[in-house]
Amino acid sequence: MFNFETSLGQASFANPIFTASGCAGSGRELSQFFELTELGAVVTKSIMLKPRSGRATPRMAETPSGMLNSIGLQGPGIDIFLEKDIPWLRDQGANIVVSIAGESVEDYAVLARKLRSVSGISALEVNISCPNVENRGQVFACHPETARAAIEAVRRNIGGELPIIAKLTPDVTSIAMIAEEVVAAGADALALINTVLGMVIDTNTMRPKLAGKTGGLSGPAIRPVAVRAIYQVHEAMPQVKILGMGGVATGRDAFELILAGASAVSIGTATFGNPTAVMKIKEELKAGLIAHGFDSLKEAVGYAHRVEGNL
Ligand code: RRO
Repeated sequence: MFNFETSLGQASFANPIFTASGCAGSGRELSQFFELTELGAVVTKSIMLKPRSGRATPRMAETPSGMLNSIGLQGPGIDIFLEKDIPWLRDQGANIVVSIAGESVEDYAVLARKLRSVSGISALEVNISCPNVENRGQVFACHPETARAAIEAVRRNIGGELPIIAKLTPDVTSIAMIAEEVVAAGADALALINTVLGMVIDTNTMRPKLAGKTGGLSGPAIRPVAVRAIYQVHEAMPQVKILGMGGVATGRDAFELILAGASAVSIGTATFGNPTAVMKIKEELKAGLIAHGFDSLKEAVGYAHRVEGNL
């Protein structure tokens, strides 16, 4: 029997295929197509303290093999989320990873306190890398000090055993250095990568296509960036588990991220074109791992790092 189980920090999951934060809300639409229990976990859209309408439209633009978004953290705020989304997800029997985002270190502390006694959550994804904020100084994961402060605030306030997965951006000189900071600050695992800051100019109107001007690039165009970031971080800290994401559209793509060092893989942009993409990718990944002679997912994690004669 093939063993598809995986873990991130202290949390265990039956399989490694997760949704990517922001690409499936809290999973209601996807639940029309398959049981959410089929997923390793549902990763919810990053939630903030207060309701937020997000950035002005247009907020999406198509790019070659990719997509640019500038949603700007639209959401109902943590209180409504805890009242409506978490009970619904619990009723579905889904494994839940809650993604949180703050405008300040104090926001992260308050969000963690609000979540500490909520039952049925497997892990927290702490998004410190949203590219769509007015002030680039608010991209906590771009600076070691702010990255560390945000994760420390969550660690201090979350209490108990809930694993913290810190979500990082590849838009830095050394993602391995930021990863080391957040792990030292108390992150149990890492989510790599958030979208890459990009921009599209409409050559007819001769103006930026997005109202917010810049946006986060996702889709197959960024997969080599994700593979590079995961590889570098796994090389620096092989003991720290990675939830990989970035342009995965097939089982082969998921396998590539696993070989680089990911223990689980989130699917985002592919879901917009095909709501059942996650299920297809899960089956393709399993078949691919078996075809390569693996008895378990765990044996394949980071395989690309192993040198000949040292397998
Ligand atoms: O809401 C967004 O605009 C957004 C977020 Br929070 C994020 O983390 N990454 C992204 O591409 N968009």
